[in-house]
Amino acid sequence: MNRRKFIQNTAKTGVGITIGASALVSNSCISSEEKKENITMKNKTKPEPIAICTWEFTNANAKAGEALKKGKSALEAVIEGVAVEEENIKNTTVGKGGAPDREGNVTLDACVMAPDGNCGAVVCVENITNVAALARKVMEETPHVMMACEGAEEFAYSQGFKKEDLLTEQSKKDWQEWLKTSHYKPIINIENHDTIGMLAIDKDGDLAGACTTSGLSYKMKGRVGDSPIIGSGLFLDNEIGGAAATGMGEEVIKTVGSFLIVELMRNGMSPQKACEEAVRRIVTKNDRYKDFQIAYIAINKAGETGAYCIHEGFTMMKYQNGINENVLVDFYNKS
Ligand code: SD4
Repeated sequence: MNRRKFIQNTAKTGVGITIGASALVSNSCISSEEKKENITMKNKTKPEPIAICTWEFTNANAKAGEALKKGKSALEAVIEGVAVEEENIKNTTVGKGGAPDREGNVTLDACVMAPDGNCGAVVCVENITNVAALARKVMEETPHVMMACEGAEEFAYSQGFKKEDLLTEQSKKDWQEWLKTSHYKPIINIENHDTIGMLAIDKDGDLAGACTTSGLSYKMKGRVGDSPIIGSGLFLDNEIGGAAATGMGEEVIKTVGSFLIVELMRNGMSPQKACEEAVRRIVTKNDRYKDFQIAYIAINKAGETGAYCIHEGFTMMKYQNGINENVLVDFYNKS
């Protein structure tokens, strides 16, 4: 029996912990100074350590939650958490076992962001499984933010990462099957959408995040999506909150989605409302939205969370106080 508890995202009805922030947004009589003060006050409340991530990655989120419980930092927790999916060969969108590009190369993208605003990213990396950990090394051990391709791979070996063939028997078989038609059309919620984006707040109230993916299945060689792009696939500001994205990366990049969400929260929106607004920006500018999925998750410094997506089927994991829940997420396209 599936014992996972599905809880309806409450922001629509304004129930629960989002009330304060929602009221703040809808009350146009509040001056912007008052809004700022309100947010600052709210952000002084340190929540219990919390981890959230995209999709139903129960084990990955639990791993991050347990790391937080042991007192580890938010950065450590998200790196450990997303590594679970990077090493899960059944996940065809992240790490080892990820679907290759059209020429059969598995290339990975990842980024991380730390509470002090520092960040690191790697793009188009082959033969390395734990690319979020590699992105952290770029952040901590180099003067750079982003490294790509062979340069990133060589740097990984210099840091002690081991070389691994990321194309599994199964992903090779699936790719060879795909080659028979070479028909490329992402299917909403099924193909191409299992990227893990994770955000955590630790016992000190500090926020960190990671995002890691093999990108779109059978993508063009060299294609990079939103996931390793700071501001698009992931963004956070330790004074405000953070956000992460999954889905059709091209559309997230065009609206710098995660940065947008954090800025909306900075201006007083709840994480839920901010995710809804970021999705609205995409669907109102793009009448092809029925053909792709985008989903966002967000958290603010008070530990309030939100998530929203274009199409039904996306869920978010949330770990707090020893409870790891799968949260059903509201969606835009009700037609
Ligand atoms: C990309 N956003 O490369 C990623 C794909 C994704 O779940 O989210 N997959 O565009």
